[in-house]
Amino acid sequence: KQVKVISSGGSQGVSMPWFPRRKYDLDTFADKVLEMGEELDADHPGALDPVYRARRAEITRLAKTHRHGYPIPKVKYTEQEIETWGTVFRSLKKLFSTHACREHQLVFPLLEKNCGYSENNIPQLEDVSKFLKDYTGFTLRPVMGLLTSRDFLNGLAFRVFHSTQYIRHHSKPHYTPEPDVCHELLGHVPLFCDPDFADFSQEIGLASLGASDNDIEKLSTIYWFTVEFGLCRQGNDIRAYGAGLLSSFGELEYSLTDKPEKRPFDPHKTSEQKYIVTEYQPIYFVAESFKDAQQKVRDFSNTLDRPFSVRYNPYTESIEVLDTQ
Ligand code: HBI
Ligand code: FE
Repeated sequence: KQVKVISSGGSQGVSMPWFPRRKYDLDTFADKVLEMGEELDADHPGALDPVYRARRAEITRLAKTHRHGYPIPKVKYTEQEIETWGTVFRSLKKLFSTHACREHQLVFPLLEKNCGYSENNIPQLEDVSKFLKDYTGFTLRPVMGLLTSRDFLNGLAFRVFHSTQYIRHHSKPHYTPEPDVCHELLGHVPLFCDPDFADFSQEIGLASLGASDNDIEKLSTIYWFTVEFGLCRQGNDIRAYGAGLLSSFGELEYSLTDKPEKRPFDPHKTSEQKYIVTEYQPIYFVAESFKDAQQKVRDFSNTLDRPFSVRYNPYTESIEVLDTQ
């Protein structure tokens, strides 16, 4: 099969949708937010708290004006915010030794040593991003709230993880209807320190570039059952690596009991699985390893209907489009 690099635009006969080609193209997502960026849903615990809403607007404004290449502004968190973080941190840390996968356990002490992870301090995205960059080339980018699935997954193609910088409402430290710093820093970040997991995540991102809406749906579902709610085999054990689990005391414990069903991770089946976002999952998918999961996602993405393929050039931090016709 002949493979030709198309420099830009697209080749004859292949109409190509727009997607980010360079890392700084992600700047175009900065002021895009689906919901709860500035406005909060009625059922959000902070919806009726004007102080919380003002604070939130202050922090999301930083994300809105952030541009690629600049340091992520530091946030001076309040006593109350640090207390909320501390409550979450203490309860989760107790469970990590028995429930988190080995990759999470391995790096957590390093995050404590190098990035200010502690019950008395909310780590700064800038410090964490630099650490990650050193480890696996992943970086964080602040975001106002939920992005579309397409935009969010596209970021992963560049090893960029869009991270919120605000924290959940203090009235319910163990609940949040949306991502917040506790979820990003305790759930996602430790895994992005693992090279195989980083590659796996990027693979989903690469598959999402210029994908059809239908395929974006499938890739989002794969993302949901892996990066958010994935379990993995570890010797004779099963452990959690999904950030949704690692940042939820209740579900982390529940996920490893025999109440939920556990099925082997297979992108063809996993991508078709329906799920609910408001309750504990009745089904989890178990990966053999991140390398194995990456290969499976790569094979799967070759079956999607995209008339070209892509690869990431780390020297130029850009996407090369390959004509595979
Ligand atoms: N946006 N900021 C942000 N964080 C997420 O975790 C996120 C998102 N948008 C969509 C999304 N997650 C998932 O629903 C998947 O569809 C990718
Ligand atoms: Fe998440």
